[in-house]
Amino acid sequence: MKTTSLNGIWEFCFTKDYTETPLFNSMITVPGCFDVMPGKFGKRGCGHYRRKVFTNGGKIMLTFDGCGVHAAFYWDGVQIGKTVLAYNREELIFDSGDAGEHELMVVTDNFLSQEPSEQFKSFYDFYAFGGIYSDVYLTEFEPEDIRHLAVIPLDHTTGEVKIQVECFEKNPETLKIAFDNGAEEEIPFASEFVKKVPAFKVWSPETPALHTLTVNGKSVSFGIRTLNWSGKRLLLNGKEIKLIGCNRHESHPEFGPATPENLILTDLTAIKEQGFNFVRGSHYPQKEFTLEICDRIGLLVWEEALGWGNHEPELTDPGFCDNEAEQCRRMVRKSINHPSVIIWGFLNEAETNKESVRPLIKRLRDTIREQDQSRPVTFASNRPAKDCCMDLVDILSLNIYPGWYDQIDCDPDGTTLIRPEFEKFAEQFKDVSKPMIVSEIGAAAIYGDHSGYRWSEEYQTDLLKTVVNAILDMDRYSGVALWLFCDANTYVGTGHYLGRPRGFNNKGMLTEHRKPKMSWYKLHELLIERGVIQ
Ligand code: ADA
Repeated sequence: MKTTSLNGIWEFCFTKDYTETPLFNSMITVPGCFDVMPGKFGKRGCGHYRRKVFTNGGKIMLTFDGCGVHAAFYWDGVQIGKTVLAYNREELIFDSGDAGEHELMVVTDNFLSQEPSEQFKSFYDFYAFGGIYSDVYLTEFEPEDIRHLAVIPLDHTTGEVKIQVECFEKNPETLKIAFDNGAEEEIPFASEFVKKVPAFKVWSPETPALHTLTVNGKSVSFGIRTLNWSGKRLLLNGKEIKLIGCNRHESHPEFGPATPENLILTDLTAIKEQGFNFVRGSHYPQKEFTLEICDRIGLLVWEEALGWGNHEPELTDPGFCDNEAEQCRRMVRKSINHPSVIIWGFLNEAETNKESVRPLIKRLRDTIREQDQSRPVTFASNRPAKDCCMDLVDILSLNIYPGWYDQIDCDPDGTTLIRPEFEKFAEQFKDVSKPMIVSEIGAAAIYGDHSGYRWSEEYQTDLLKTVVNAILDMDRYSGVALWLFCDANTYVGTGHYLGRPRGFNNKGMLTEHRKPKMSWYKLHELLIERGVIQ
C-alpha cells in the first residue's frame, strides 16, 4: 500500500454558478479556501480545482478530509463521487484506469440553501467558507491491504486494547502485529481481537504517552487511557477530572478553515500553556492534524458533528437526519484512535425541548455507541431548563450566557448573575446521576475597549474569572469550555441578539489574529492562584 499526498498547487477557477464554463487561468493551494482570496473575498460561487495525478493503474482510494459546503469529484472527466457533508472525510474507491497520468478535478461550492435536509444553514453563527480546506491524498492498494485499524483501550491498569481490522476487498489469512516497532507476532486473521500492549505507558494530560500499532504494514498511533462517567463524576484513568478550557473554531480571517499547520500548533500549544486541559472543537469534526497535536501535548477534546441551532423541521427531516447520522458515523471512524478525544457530541443548541426531536437524538447517540462505547456522548443544550432529550445522553452540557444575554437589563453588573445561575442548574439536576459541564459561557470584548462596560476587555475578564472560580468551587460541575478561544468569522447581519460587530463573534479571549485580550492574561494568573497550574 502506498499513500501519496495530493496537497500543493492546483489549477483553479472561480465561477459565480454552475452554468459558467470554468477557465483554469489561476492557481490555488490545497488546502486552501477560495473565498478568502482578494477578488473572491466573501463571494458565494463555485471553486474548480484541477491537477494531474500519476497512478500505477487499477483500483485506488482518494481521501478528502474536508471540502465544502458541497463538492463533486471527477476523474478524467467522469464523476466519481459527491458530498454534502462539510468538514467530513470523504473516501472514494474506484478504478483509476491505466497506469500513467490522469486528471483529478473537484468542483466545490459555498452556496447556502434553506432546504431542511441541508447541513450548513445561513443562520449558523460561523462563516461558511468554500474550498478544499483539509488534506487530500491518494492510496494505492492491494485487495488484502488494511484499510482501517481501530485501537480502543480497555484497561489502563493492564494495557489491554481491543483491535478492529478492516481490509480493502479481501481478508488475508494471517495478521502480522507489532507494537512500537517491536517483535512481530503472526495470528490467524480476525476482524476484532484483544491484546495487551507490552511495556505500556498510560496516556494522560500530564504524561501524553503514545504507542504505535502496526498490522500487516499499516501503522496507527494510539494512547492507553480509560474514561468513566457512571456517576456524577468524570473519571480519567480512575481519577476525577475537572475540565477547564475553551471552545475553538478552526478559523482564521486569511485562511478560513484551511488553517496552516503552524497556526494550529501555536493555537493548541497556547491553550495548553494557558493552563487549560480541555478544548471543545466547535461545531464540526476536527482535522487530523489538530487531534494529532492534542494527543501529543495532552489536551482533552470534545469533538462534534456539524450543527447549530437547528429547528424541528430539520431535526425531523429524513434527509437531515440521515446526513447527521452519517456525519457522526464518519467522525467516530476517523478519530477513534485519538486518546485526546474524550467526548463525542452533535447538534449544538438544537431544539431539544421538542419531543419530536427525541428519535434523532437517540439515533445519533446509538450511531456513535455502535462504533465506540469507550467515550461519553453529549450535545450542548441552550435550553437546559426545559430540555427533554438530556436523559438520552451521558453528560449534561449547558450553553448558558448569564451576564451577557440573560437578564442583563435588570442587573448593571452581570457577573453577579453567574453563581445563582450555576446554583439553579446544580439544584435542577441534583438527582441526575450524570456529569455536568458548562459547554459555553462568555462575553464579547472589543480589543482595546477599556471602558469597563459591556464589550470591554475588563467586563469580559471579570465575567470569565467569575465563571472559572465558580466552576472550581462547585462540586456538581465537571468542567467548563469558555466561549471562545479567539474571535472568529461570522456574519454581521445574522439577527443575533447583540449583533456581531466587524462580522466577527467577538467573545474570543484573543483576537482573530491571536492577540491576547486582558482576559487571557488574567485567567492565566487566576489558574496559578487557584493551583490549577502547578
Ligand atoms: C451559542 C453558540 C455559539 C455562539 C454563541 C454566541 O451558544 O453555540 O456558536 O453563537 O452562542 O456567541 O452567542
